[in-house]
Amino acid sequence: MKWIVSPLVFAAAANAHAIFQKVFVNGADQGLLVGLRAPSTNNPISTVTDANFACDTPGSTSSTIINVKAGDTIGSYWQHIIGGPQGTNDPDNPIAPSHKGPIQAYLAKVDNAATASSTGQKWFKVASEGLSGGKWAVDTMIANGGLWSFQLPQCIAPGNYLLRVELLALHNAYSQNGEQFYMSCAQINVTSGGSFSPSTTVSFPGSYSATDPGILINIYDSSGQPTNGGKTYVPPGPAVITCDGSNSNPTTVSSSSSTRASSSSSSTRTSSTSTRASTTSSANGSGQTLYGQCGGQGWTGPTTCASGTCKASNQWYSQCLP
Ligand SMILES: *[C@@H]1O[C@H](CO)[C@@H](O)[C@H](O)[C@H]1NC(C)=O
Ligand SMILES: *[C@@H]1O[C@H](CO)[C@@H](O)[C@H](O)[C@H]1NC(C)=O
Ligand SMILES: [Cu+2]
Repeated sequence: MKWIVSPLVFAAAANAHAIFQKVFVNGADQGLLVGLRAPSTNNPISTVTDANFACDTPGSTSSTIINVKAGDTIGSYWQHIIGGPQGTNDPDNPIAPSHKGPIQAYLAKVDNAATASSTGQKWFKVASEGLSGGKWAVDTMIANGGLWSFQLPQCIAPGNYLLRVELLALHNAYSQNGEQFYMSCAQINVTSGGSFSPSTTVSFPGSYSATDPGILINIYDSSGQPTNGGKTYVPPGPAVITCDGSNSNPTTVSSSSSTRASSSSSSTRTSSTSTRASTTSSANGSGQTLYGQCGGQGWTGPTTCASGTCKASNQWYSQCLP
Protein backbone atom coordinates (compact mmCIF):
# COMPACT_ATOMS: atom_id res chain seq x y z
CA MET A 1 0.00 0.00 0.00
CA LYS A 2 1.59 3.18 -1.16
CA TRP A 3 -0.54 5.83 0.49
CA ILE A 4 -3.11 5.73 3.19
CA VAL A 5 -6.24 7.10 1.59
CA SER A 6 -9.38 8.52 3.10
CA PRO A 7 -10.92 5.69 5.12
CA LEU A 8 -7.91 4.98 7.28
CA VAL A 9 -6.98 8.63 7.58
CA PHE A 10 -10.48 9.43 8.71
CA ALA A 11 -10.61 6.48 11.08
CA ALA A 12 -7.39 7.61 12.67
CA ALA A 13 -8.42 11.25 12.71
CA ALA A 14 -11.60 10.27 14.50
CA ASN A 15 -9.38 9.54 17.45
CA ALA A 16 -8.19 13.09 17.66
CA HIS A 17 -11.45 14.95 18.22
CA ALA A 18 -13.38 16.23 21.26
CA ILE A 19 -16.82 16.65 22.79
CA PHE A 20 -18.17 19.49 24.97
CA GLN A 21 -19.65 17.31 27.70
CA LYS A 22 -19.92 19.26 30.95
CA VAL A 23 -20.99 22.72 32.03
CA PHE A 24 -19.25 24.54 34.87
CA VAL A 25 -20.91 27.48 36.63
CA ASN A 26 -18.52 29.71 38.59
CA GLY A 27 -16.20 26.72 38.82
CA ALA A 28 -18.84 24.23 39.91
CA ASP A 29 -19.05 21.07 37.81
CA GLN A 30 -22.68 20.45 36.81
CA GLY A 31 -22.07 16.80 35.94
CA LEU A 32 -21.38 14.68 32.89
CA LEU A 33 -23.88 15.45 30.11
CA VAL A 34 -26.16 17.20 32.62
CA GLY A 35 -28.09 20.02 31.00
CA LEU A 36 -26.50 19.26 27.65
CA ARG A 37 -27.43 18.22 24.15
CA ALA A 38 -24.22 16.54 23.10
CA PRO A 39 -23.31 14.31 20.17
CA SER A 40 -22.58 10.69 21.00
CA THR A 41 -19.43 10.54 18.90
CA ASN A 42 -16.61 13.02 18.57
CA ASN A 43 -16.78 13.21 14.80
CA PRO A 44 -16.58 16.76 13.54
CA ILE A 45 -19.01 18.54 11.26
CA SER A 46 -17.20 19.87 8.22
CA THR A 47 -20.15 21.22 6.26
CA VAL A 48 -21.55 24.53 7.47
CA THR A 49 -24.91 23.70 5.87
CA ASP A 50 -25.29 20.53 7.97
CA ALA A 51 -28.87 20.32 9.30
CA ASN A 52 -27.43 19.73 12.77
CA PHE A 53 -25.05 22.66 12.66
CA ALA A 54 -26.67 24.30 15.70
CA CYS A 55 -26.28 21.65 18.39
CA ASP A 56 -24.51 18.83 16.49
CA THR A 57 -25.87 15.42 15.64
CA PRO A 58 -28.36 14.44 18.33
CA GLY A 59 -26.85 12.08 20.87
CA SER A 60 -27.54 12.47 24.53
CA THR A 61 -30.24 14.85 25.67
CA SER A 62 -30.82 15.97 29.23
CA SER A 63 -34.05 17.01 30.90
CA THR A 64 -32.11 19.31 33.22
CA ILE A 65 -32.01 23.07 32.87
CA ILE A 66 -29.02 24.66 34.56
CA ASN A 67 -29.68 27.83 36.56
CA VAL A 68 -27.17 30.61 36.03
CA LYS A 69 -27.06 34.35 36.65
CA ALA A 70 -25.99 36.99 34.19
CA GLY A 71 -22.35 37.74 34.91
CA ASP A 72 -21.56 34.19 35.96
CA THR A 73 -18.47 32.46 34.65
CA ILE A 74 -19.61 29.64 32.41
CA GLY A 75 -17.21 26.84 31.58
CA SER A 76 -17.47 24.47 28.65
CA TYR A 77 -15.58 21.30 29.47
CA TRP A 78 -14.16 19.29 26.56
CA GLN A 79 -12.71 15.81 26.54
CA HIS A 80 -11.55 13.45 23.82
CA ILE A 81 -14.48 11.04 24.16
CA ILE A 82 -17.55 11.05 26.40
CA GLY A 83 -16.29 10.52 29.93
CA GLY A 84 -12.72 11.67 29.39
CA PRO A 85 -9.51 10.40 27.81
CA GLN A 86 -9.36 7.46 25.46
CA GLY A 87 -7.19 5.01 27.35
CA THR A 88 -4.26 5.88 29.56
CA ASN A 89 -1.80 8.62 28.67
CA ASP A 90 -4.08 9.77 25.88
CA PRO A 91 -2.06 12.41 24.03
CA ASP A 92 -5.22 13.62 22.31
CA ASN A 93 -7.13 14.49 25.48
CA PRO A 94 -8.84 16.93 25.74
CA ILE A 95 -8.15 17.33 22.03
CA ALA A 96 -5.20 16.73 19.72
CA PRO A 97 -2.88 19.73 20.05
CA SER A 98 -2.85 20.05 16.25
CA HIS A 99 -6.48 21.16 16.34
CA LYS A 100 -5.80 24.91 16.52
CA GLY A 101 -8.69 27.29 16.23
CA PRO A 102 -11.27 29.56 17.87
CA ILE A 103 -13.93 28.76 20.46
CA GLN A 104 -17.11 30.82 20.53
CA ALA A 105 -20.34 30.89 22.53
CA TYR A 106 -23.82 31.80 21.32
CA LEU A 107 -27.18 32.10 23.06
CA ALA A 108 -30.71 31.70 21.70
CA LYS A 109 -33.74 32.71 23.74
CA VAL A 110 -36.29 29.91 24.06
CA ASP A 111 -39.47 29.32 26.02
CA ASN A 112 -38.31 26.05 27.54
CA ALA A 113 -34.66 25.06 27.24
CA ALA A 114 -35.39 21.39 27.88
CA THR A 115 -37.89 21.03 25.06
CA ALA A 116 -37.02 23.76 22.55
CA SER A 117 -36.01 22.66 19.08
CA SER A 118 -32.31 22.80 18.29
CA THR A 119 -33.15 24.12 14.83
CA GLY A 120 -34.77 27.37 13.80
CA GLN A 121 -33.42 29.38 16.74
CA LYS A 122 -32.13 32.95 16.63
CA TRP A 123 -28.60 33.12 17.95
CA PHE A 124 -26.39 35.95 19.19
CA LYS A 125 -22.75 35.70 20.14
CA VAL A 126 -21.72 36.25 23.76
CA ALA A 127 -18.07 35.21 23.73
CA SER A 128 -15.30 34.58 21.24
CA GLU A 129 -11.63 33.73 21.51
CA GLY A 130 -9.55 33.35 18.38
CA LEU A 131 -5.80 33.84 18.13
CA SER A 132 -3.95 36.13 20.52
CA GLY A 133 -0.22 36.38 21.07
CA GLY A 134 0.33 33.21 19.07
CA LYS A 135 -2.12 31.30 21.25
CA TRP A 136 -5.36 29.88 19.92
CA ALA A 137 -8.49 29.36 22.00
CA VAL A 138 -7.91 25.62 21.66
CA ASP A 139 -4.50 26.11 23.30
CA THR A 140 -6.22 27.89 26.19
CA MET A 141 -8.67 25.03 26.54
CA ILE A 142 -5.92 22.40 26.51
CA ALA A 143 -3.86 24.36 29.05
CA ASN A 144 -6.91 24.38 31.33
CA GLY A 145 -7.34 20.61 31.16
CA GLY A 146 -10.33 20.86 28.83
CA LEU A 147 -12.13 23.82 30.34
CA TRP A 148 -12.85 26.90 28.24
CA SER A 149 -14.65 29.62 30.16
CA PHE A 150 -16.28 32.95 29.48
CA GLN A 151 -18.33 35.48 31.40
CA LEU A 152 -22.03 35.60 30.65
CA PRO A 153 -22.68 39.29 29.91
CA GLN A 154 -24.33 41.19 32.79
CA CYS A 155 -27.09 42.48 30.55
CA ILE A 156 -28.50 39.10 29.50
CA ALA A 157 -32.21 39.06 30.30
CA PRO A 158 -33.65 36.40 32.62
CA GLY A 159 -35.24 33.38 31.00
CA ASN A 160 -34.42 30.13 29.25
CA TYR A 161 -31.73 29.89 26.59
CA LEU A 162 -29.84 27.37 24.57
CA LEU A 163 -26.11 28.01 24.95
CA ARG A 164 -24.12 26.82 21.95
CA VAL A 165 -20.36 26.52 22.39
CA GLU A 166 -18.50 25.90 19.15
CA LEU A 167 -14.89 24.81 18.70
CA LEU A 168 -13.50 25.20 15.20
CA ALA A 169 -10.34 23.20 14.41
CA LEU A 170 -8.46 24.75 11.50
CA HIS A 171 -5.51 22.38 11.05
CA ASN A 172 -6.89 21.11 7.72
CA ALA A 173 -8.91 24.21 6.83
CA TYR A 174 -6.61 25.11 3.93
CA SER A 175 -8.96 23.21 1.65
CA GLN A 176 -12.71 23.69 1.55
CA ASN A 177 -14.62 21.49 4.00
CA GLY A 178 -11.36 20.59 5.72
CA GLU A 179 -12.39 22.56 8.78
CA GLN A 180 -13.74 20.66 11.78
CA PHE A 181 -16.59 22.03 13.89
CA TYR A 182 -17.37 20.61 17.32
CA MET A 183 -20.28 21.83 19.40
CA SER A 184 -22.91 20.96 21.97
CA CYS A 185 -25.78 23.04 23.34
CA ALA A 186 -26.41 23.61 27.03
CA GLN A 187 -29.87 24.24 28.44
CA ILE A 188 -29.76 27.21 30.80
CA ASN A 189 -32.12 29.37 32.80
CA VAL A 190 -30.83 32.86 33.49
CA THR A 191 -32.40 33.63 36.85
CA SER A 192 -31.31 37.25 37.16
CA GLY A 193 -29.78 39.77 34.83
CA GLY A 194 -30.50 42.75 32.64
CA SER A 195 -32.82 43.38 29.76
CA PHE A 196 -30.70 42.73 26.70
CA SER A 197 -32.58 41.96 23.53
CA PRO A 198 -30.47 41.36 20.43
CA SER A 199 -31.09 43.72 17.52
CA THR A 200 -29.74 41.14 15.09
CA THR A 201 -29.52 37.39 15.32
CA VAL A 202 -28.16 34.61 13.12
CA SER A 203 -29.32 31.13 12.25
CA PHE A 204 -27.50 27.78 12.29
CA PRO A 205 -27.15 26.48 9.69
CA GLY A 206 -27.18 29.65 7.65
CA SER A 207 -24.84 32.11 9.27
CA TYR A 208 -21.57 30.60 8.09
CA SER A 209 -20.27 30.10 4.58
CA ALA A 210 -17.76 27.43 3.55
CA THR A 211 -15.55 30.14 2.07
CA ASP A 212 -15.74 32.47 5.07
CA PRO A 213 -12.18 33.78 5.62
CA GLY A 214 -12.35 32.49 9.19
CA ILE A 215 -13.22 29.00 7.94
CA LEU A 216 -11.35 28.46 4.67
CA ILE A 217 -7.87 29.44 5.78
CA ASN A 218 -4.31 28.22 5.83
CA ILE A 219 -3.15 28.96 9.38
CA TYR A 220 0.45 27.84 8.77
CA ASP A 221 3.25 30.28 8.11
CA SER A 222 6.08 29.56 5.70
CA SER A 223 7.91 27.50 8.30
CA GLY A 224 4.82 25.44 9.04
CA GLN A 225 3.91 27.00 12.37
CA PRO A 226 0.18 27.56 13.01
CA THR A 227 0.62 31.29 13.56
CA ASN A 228 -1.65 32.48 10.76
CA GLY A 229 1.47 34.20 9.45
CA GLY A 230 1.25 36.72 12.29
CA LYS A 231 -1.94 38.12 10.79
CA THR A 232 -5.10 38.87 12.71
CA TYR A 233 -7.53 35.98 12.71
CA VAL A 234 -11.24 36.83 12.67
CA PRO A 235 -13.48 33.95 13.78
CA PRO A 236 -16.64 33.37 11.73
CA GLY A 237 -20.02 34.79 12.64
CA PRO A 238 -21.29 38.11 13.98
CA ALA A 239 -19.57 40.35 16.53
CA VAL A 240 -19.92 39.61 20.21
CA ILE A 241 -22.77 41.62 21.68
CA THR A 242 -22.04 44.60 23.90
CA CYS A 243 -24.14 45.67 26.84
CA ASP A 244 -25.15 49.16 25.70
CA GLY A 245 -21.72 50.69 25.94
CA SER A 246 -21.18 49.46 29.44
CA ASN A 247 -17.92 47.78 30.27
CA SER A 248 -19.41 44.36 30.46
CA ASN A 249 -18.43 43.33 26.99
CA PRO A 250 -17.58 39.74 27.72
CA THR A 251 -14.08 38.52 27.61
CA THR A 252 -12.86 35.04 28.05
CA VAL A 253 -11.71 34.12 31.48
CA SER A 254 -8.47 32.30 31.76
CA SER A 255 -9.88 30.04 34.31
CA SER A 256 -8.77 29.97 37.88
CA SER A 257 -10.81 26.84 38.24
CA SER A 258 -8.67 24.79 35.93
CA THR A 259 -7.55 22.54 38.72
CA ARG A 260 -11.10 21.32 39.14
CA ALA A 261 -11.14 20.35 35.52
CA SER A 262 -7.79 18.71 35.42
CA SER A 263 -7.91 15.05 34.84
CA SER A 264 -5.32 12.41 35.34
CA SER A 265 -4.36 12.65 31.73
CA SER A 266 -3.78 16.36 31.74
CA SER A 267 -0.72 16.27 33.89
CA THR A 268 1.62 16.29 30.93
CA ARG A 269 0.06 19.29 29.31
CA THR A 270 0.38 21.93 31.97
CA SER A 271 3.47 23.42 30.41
CA SER A 272 3.34 26.60 28.42
CA THR A 273 2.02 26.74 24.91
CA SER A 274 5.43 26.99 23.37
CA THR A 275 6.61 23.72 24.78
CA ARG A 276 3.37 21.83 24.94
CA ALA A 277 3.67 20.55 21.41
CA SER A 278 6.62 18.48 22.39
CA THR A 279 5.06 17.04 25.51
CA THR A 280 2.67 14.81 23.67
CA SER A 281 5.16 11.99 23.55
CA SER A 282 4.67 9.21 26.01
CA ALA A 283 6.30 9.30 29.38
CA ASN A 284 8.53 6.52 28.13
CA GLY A 285 10.44 8.93 25.97
CA SER A 286 10.62 6.25 23.35
CA GLY A 287 8.54 7.90 20.68
CA GLN A 288 5.03 9.16 20.06
CA THR A 289 1.99 7.24 21.22
CA LEU A 290 -0.52 5.67 18.88
CA TYR A 291 -2.48 8.34 16.96
CA GLY A 292 -0.23 11.09 18.25
CA GLN A 293 1.51 13.56 15.95
CA CYS A 294 4.95 12.44 14.76
CA GLY A 295 5.77 14.90 12.02
CA GLY A 296 4.70 17.59 9.61
CA GLN A 297 6.14 20.89 8.57
CA GLY A 298 7.13 22.84 11.66
CA TRP A 299 6.67 19.95 14.05
CA THR A 300 9.31 19.91 16.77
CA GLY A 301 8.02 16.98 18.79
CA PRO A 302 8.87 13.29 18.55
CA THR A 303 9.31 11.87 15.07
CA THR A 304 9.36 8.20 16.01
CA CYS A 305 6.43 6.11 17.18
CA ALA A 306 6.39 4.07 20.36
CA SER A 307 3.47 2.26 18.82
CA GLY A 308 2.54 2.05 15.15
CA THR A 309 4.35 3.73 12.31
CA CYS A 310 4.57 7.37 11.40
CA LYS A 311 2.54 8.20 8.31
CA ALA A 312 1.87 11.56 6.69
CA SER A 313 -1.74 12.71 6.47
CA ASN A 314 -0.61 15.84 4.69
CA GLN A 315 2.33 18.19 4.49
CA TRP A 316 1.62 19.55 7.95
CA TYR A 317 0.59 16.49 9.87
CA SER A 318 1.97 13.00 10.32
CA GLN A 319 0.48 10.55 12.75
CA CYS A 320 1.44 7.27 14.44
CA LEU A 321 -0.94 4.77 12.89
CA PRO A 322 -1.37 1.09 13.63
C1 LIG B 1 -35.96 29.98 35.88
O1 LIG B 1 -35.63 30.74 37.04
C2 LIG B 1 -36.71 31.46 37.56
C3 LIG B 1 -36.20 32.36 38.65
O2 LIG B 1 -35.55 31.60 39.66
C4 LIG B 1 -37.78 30.48 38.03
O3 LIG B 1 -38.89 31.19 38.53
C5 LIG B 1 -38.21 29.64 36.86
O4 LIG B 1 -39.11 28.65 37.30
C6 LIG B 1 -37.02 28.98 36.21
N1 LIG B 1 -37.46 28.30 34.99
C7 LIG B 1 -37.01 27.12 34.64
C8 LIG B 1 -37.59 26.58 33.39
O5 LIG B 1 -36.21 26.50 35.28
C1 LIG C 1 5.81 2.31 27.79
O1 LIG C 1 6.63 1.29 28.29
C2 LIG C 1 5.89 0.19 28.79
C3 LIG C 1 6.87 -0.77 29.42
O2 LIG C 1 7.93 -1.03 28.55
C4 LIG C 1 5.10 -0.44 27.65
O3 LIG C 1 4.36 -1.52 28.12
C5 LIG C 1 4.17 0.61 27.07
O4 LIG C 1 3.49 0.08 25.97
C6 LIG C 1 4.94 1.84 26.66
N1 LIG C 1 3.99 2.86 26.28
C7 LIG C 1 4.17 3.55 25.19
C8 LIG C 1 3.10 4.54 24.92
O5 LIG C 1 5.10 3.43 24.46
CU1 LIG D 1 -10.02 16.00 14.61
